[in-house]
Amino acid sequence: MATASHQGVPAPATPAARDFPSGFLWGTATASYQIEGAAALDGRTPSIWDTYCRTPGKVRNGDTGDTATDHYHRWREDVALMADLGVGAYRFSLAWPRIQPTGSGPANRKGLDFYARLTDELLEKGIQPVATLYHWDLPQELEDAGGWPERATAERFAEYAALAAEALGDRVKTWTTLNEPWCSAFLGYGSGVHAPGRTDDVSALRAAHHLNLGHGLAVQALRDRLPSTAAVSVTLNLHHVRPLTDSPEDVDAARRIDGVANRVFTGPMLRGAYPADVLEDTAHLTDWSFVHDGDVATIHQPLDFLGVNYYSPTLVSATDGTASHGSDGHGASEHSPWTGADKVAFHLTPGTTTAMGWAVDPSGLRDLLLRLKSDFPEIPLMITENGAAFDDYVNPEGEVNDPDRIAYLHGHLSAVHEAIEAGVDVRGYFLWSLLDNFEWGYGYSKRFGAVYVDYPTGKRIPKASAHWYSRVARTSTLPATAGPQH
Ligand code: IFM
Repeated sequence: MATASHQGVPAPATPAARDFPSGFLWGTATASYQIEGAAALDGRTPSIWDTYCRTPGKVRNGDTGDTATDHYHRWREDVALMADLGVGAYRFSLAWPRIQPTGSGPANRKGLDFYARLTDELLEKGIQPVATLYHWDLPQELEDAGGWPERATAERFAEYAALAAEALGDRVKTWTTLNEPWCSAFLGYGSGVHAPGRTDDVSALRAAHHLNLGHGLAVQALRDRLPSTAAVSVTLNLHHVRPLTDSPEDVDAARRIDGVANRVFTGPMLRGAYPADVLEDTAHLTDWSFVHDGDVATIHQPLDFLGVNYYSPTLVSATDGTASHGSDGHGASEHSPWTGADKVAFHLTPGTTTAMGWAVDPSGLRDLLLRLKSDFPEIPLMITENGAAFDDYVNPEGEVNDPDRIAYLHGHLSAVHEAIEAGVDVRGYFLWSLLDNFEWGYGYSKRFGAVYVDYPTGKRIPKASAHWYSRVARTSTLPATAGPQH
């Protein structure tokens, strides 16, 4: 919209509210181990995260998911919170060790019943359930048998997917196989800052392949059991990697990180091949003979959309020395998670940061979406996670004011809107997270929720950002600014 000019000088354009396309899905997201608690109830057995939390020095303050936000008991209240927010969808994950406690064999009815109750309540309140099969809680028994570096884990994963689809496929219409397999493979088996905490480059690459294979096998298992109208997807934490300068060395450093962060997954899943440069960059570590004939065809399954998790961009340069990975935003370790990409330094993108120390840069999300459209023009996209941790507290009036989170969300939703205007097919947005929760190696020290959780009592307090997001979700309109006039 044009604005009045003064004495012939055009005034800057007044920012305007922006509408999202009709049918755009507004949601919130969580994950089983981060919120459920009830770690030993109704037949659930330990996952790799239960074990990791009990390993001294691994998780801040020695925190565990034993109780978490007690969502296992408070699920009805949490669904009511979402209904109050007016969101149209809820992305949650199923705990494999609840559904199949030993990681193989028959389903545990009590575990399935929990998710059946939850999904029934969501549907009753008009909220679409979006289920993720694997958000990192591998049954410990499967890790003891070798974990994701072993092919058998991919096969077990498909059997578990079949059990979940048979039990819940009549009511859950949107499914995701894996959440962020990069973290499972490279933080879990490479740098060891995630469970199971192993630090071995070859195991990390083997894990990446078997996660890819597990995804492909699980998609087949889901498609065999779900109605043809069901949507099946995978969620990747795609890194938007930028070189620090235009020098060929820095550009090559960005290529190498992009390869092992993104293309090692998008290659087989969306193109049907591992990228030649990734195989070359890692050839000194492995000949990839763990990729059997036919595996890549199995991994390359048609998907209904690609889930994209984005928080912050990645800025890199080439170095002469050994890899510097301390500031890559994924936790400090003596072992790099960037398998096959040595001699890369990570830099903080200039600007403000969140409580995680991650740069706030919505342009990274816009550029990532534009790149995805250019690389994979056919596949619709869904933002399955975006959000920020800040040092929230309850004020004397009992409220939690979080203007930084509102500004973060406003900036990133503006970026999504820009991408849509530029022709990118983005179908929805899920705020991470509905609730403050267990932030993995950081324990409960980082609060990502739109809803504050008082851990000693379990009390929930919607933050100012929850009220703000509720208005956006209900109207499907992004206000002109993140300011208080909204
Ligand atoms: O909390 C995590 C989530 O489990 C996976 N994506 C990133 C979030 C914030 O670190």
